[in-house]
Amino acid sequence: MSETRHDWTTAEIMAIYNKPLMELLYEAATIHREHHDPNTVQVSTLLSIKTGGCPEDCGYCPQAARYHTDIETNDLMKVSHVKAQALRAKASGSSRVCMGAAWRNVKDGPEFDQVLEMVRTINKLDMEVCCTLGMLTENQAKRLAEAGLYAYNHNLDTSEDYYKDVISTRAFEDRLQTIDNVRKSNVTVCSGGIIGMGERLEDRAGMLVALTSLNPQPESVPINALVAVEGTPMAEIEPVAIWDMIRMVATTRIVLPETQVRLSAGRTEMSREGQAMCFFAGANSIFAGDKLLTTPNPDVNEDMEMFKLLGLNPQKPFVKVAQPTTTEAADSELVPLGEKPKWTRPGHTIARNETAKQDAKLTE
Ligand code: SAM
Ligand code: DTB
Ligand code: SF4
Repeated sequence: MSETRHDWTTAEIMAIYNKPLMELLYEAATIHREHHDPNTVQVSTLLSIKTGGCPEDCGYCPQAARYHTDIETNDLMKVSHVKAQALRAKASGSSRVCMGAAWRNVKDGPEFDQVLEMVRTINKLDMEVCCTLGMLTENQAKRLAEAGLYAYNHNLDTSEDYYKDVISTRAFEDRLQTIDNVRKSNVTVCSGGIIGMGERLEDRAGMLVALTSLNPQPESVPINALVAVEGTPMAEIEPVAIWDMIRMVATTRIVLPETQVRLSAGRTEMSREGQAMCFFAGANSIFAGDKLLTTPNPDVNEDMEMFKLLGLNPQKPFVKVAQPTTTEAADSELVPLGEKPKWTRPGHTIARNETAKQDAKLTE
């Protein structure tokens, strides 16, 4: 069984990334199978609860107010609308709803109270709830945890070095601080980044160094391919090659054996064969639904077909990331995409160090 390491160097990770492809795939797939069921993929649905008008200057982001992009801006969504969207997501096989807000940081007050109500509402639907709302204080993380938040997404985005070229309105260190604040609650951490922003291989590896050095490591790591949006400073960047995405996913799987590696933005540009190689290389979660936050994503029926073709099954909610590798144990967790999961949730939010115990209960 591969060990969890927190001391990877950039050079070591670059050497993995640059291995002959067949070696890289074999190693990643082997590690993947040691820690996860290779036929199970966690499915999340994104919901933009507050779109556009963001004061930040993230160079990739269509929601930054300073760039003139063609997106429809919206105020904070009503709780009833969020509930309706969550029910739709659940019916189409998603186990998690991830709510995104175009905020620099969370501010205490009526809007945050409304988000807490959204979290409670989705939690009652027996779905995992994730939020990505920008920077967060320790107290805000605790309040989200009390409302039943399962995961918080806050990406490092790239290496500390390249970060300054992408965002100037807040620092890499701020990101680490927010992740640390989330860690002080029992909410799980989802943190990854974007490739294809003009970064060097050193930066891809550097981002993985930063993610692996976190202790504990994030439970979920999204790997996004840049969606180059007209009006943003990155509009003219050529799409990243599928081979880079496959190599990045495989490398992430090798250095973060236990985490859920999420094949995130950019899937509309990828063939099924390309995505299949990413799943083989260790990706075991996706965002489903025809929209990410503001940009397109494959239609849910297309994804259902792809899952059927590849023999993949969506993961039930509240199952620990690392899965047993026996077919019997894995089979007991499967639910066909498009069917409602037939289960009842026994407990409440799972505390970080209690997932194993809780898991034993879930699989009884
Ligand atoms: N405003 C919050 C924040 O920045 O943390 C939450 C929403 S923000 C849109 C969440 C993440 O989406 C970003 O950190 C970035 O990694 C990803 N993202 C945004 N625009 C993207 C794009 N054009 N292509 C790929 N990923 C993107
Ligand atoms: C993540 O890493 N990718 C998702 C989610 N976390 C919030 C967002 C992707 C956004 C792509 C651009 C857009 O649709 O606006
Ligand atoms: Fe704002 Fe988040 Fe977009 Fe940055 S990534 S501009 S913080 S919405």
